[in-house]
Amino acid sequence: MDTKGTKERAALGAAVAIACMATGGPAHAGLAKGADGAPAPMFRISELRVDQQGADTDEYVEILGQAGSSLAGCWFIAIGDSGTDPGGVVEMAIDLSAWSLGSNGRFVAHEATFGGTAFDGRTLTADPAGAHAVIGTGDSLNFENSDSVTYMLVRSFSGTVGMDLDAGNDGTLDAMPWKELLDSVAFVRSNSTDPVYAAVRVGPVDLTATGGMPPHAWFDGNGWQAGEYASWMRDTPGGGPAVPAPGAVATVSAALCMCIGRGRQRR
Ligand SMILES: [Ca+2]
Ligand SMILES: [Ca+2]
Ligand SMILES: [Ca+2]
Ligand SMILES: [Ca+2]
Repeated sequence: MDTKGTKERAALGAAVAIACMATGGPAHAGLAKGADGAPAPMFRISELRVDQQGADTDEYVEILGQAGSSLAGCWFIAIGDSGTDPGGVVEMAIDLSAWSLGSNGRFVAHEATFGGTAFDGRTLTADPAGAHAVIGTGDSLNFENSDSVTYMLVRSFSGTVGMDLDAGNDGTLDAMPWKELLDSVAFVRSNSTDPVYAAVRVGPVDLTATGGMPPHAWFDGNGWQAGEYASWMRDTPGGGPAVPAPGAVATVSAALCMCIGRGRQRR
């Protein structure tokens, strides 16, 4: 049930709240200042479920940082293609400002339908040690399937969904409508010529159902590992392996969520 070529754009006008957490900061994260002048919290993307067998009703993104850190000012964005543009297009932008990381330094943003799918008798639940929040209503998160997509965690995003950040599609962003890049990772499908915008890349994987794009992946402290398509065996939403805490902590603020899902729902 490959979805390649079937790119649906379902505008999800989902206004939601997500919790942002401060965690061990990626090497490229700068030392932004929070509202109080202290160093802003450092966060990283630690897990992503973008595809699954059947309808994609359990999608989520997990953020890692120092326990209890506010995600104020943090945005999670996805950059990919559109029907006519091969790269640099903002596909999704979620304002995580309303949330904070849990006692284990993790926060997971998921859709309301999260937990509804069973594989081998098991459904997903958020780890109680992590903070979690529903984004929008129903099947609100729709990460694009079977393609190469770059995911970024940024501070103070000022762009919009649909904006093209790479007019020449040469793999270098011409516009970066944010104040600070906190973390980035690209999921790559097989035989794709679409540009991605992160040095850290996961995939392609040997999985024809997703065109080689990792359906799930997580950061294990050393690097990213690709997960399963029709199994939750590797999923740890809101929890996971111990990972060194990121840098300093601080606070920013905001609260909005705009999501455009391009992930095809399949059954
Ligand atoms: Ca979904
Ligand atoms: Ca472009
Ligand atoms: Ca996890
Ligand atoms: Ca999807």
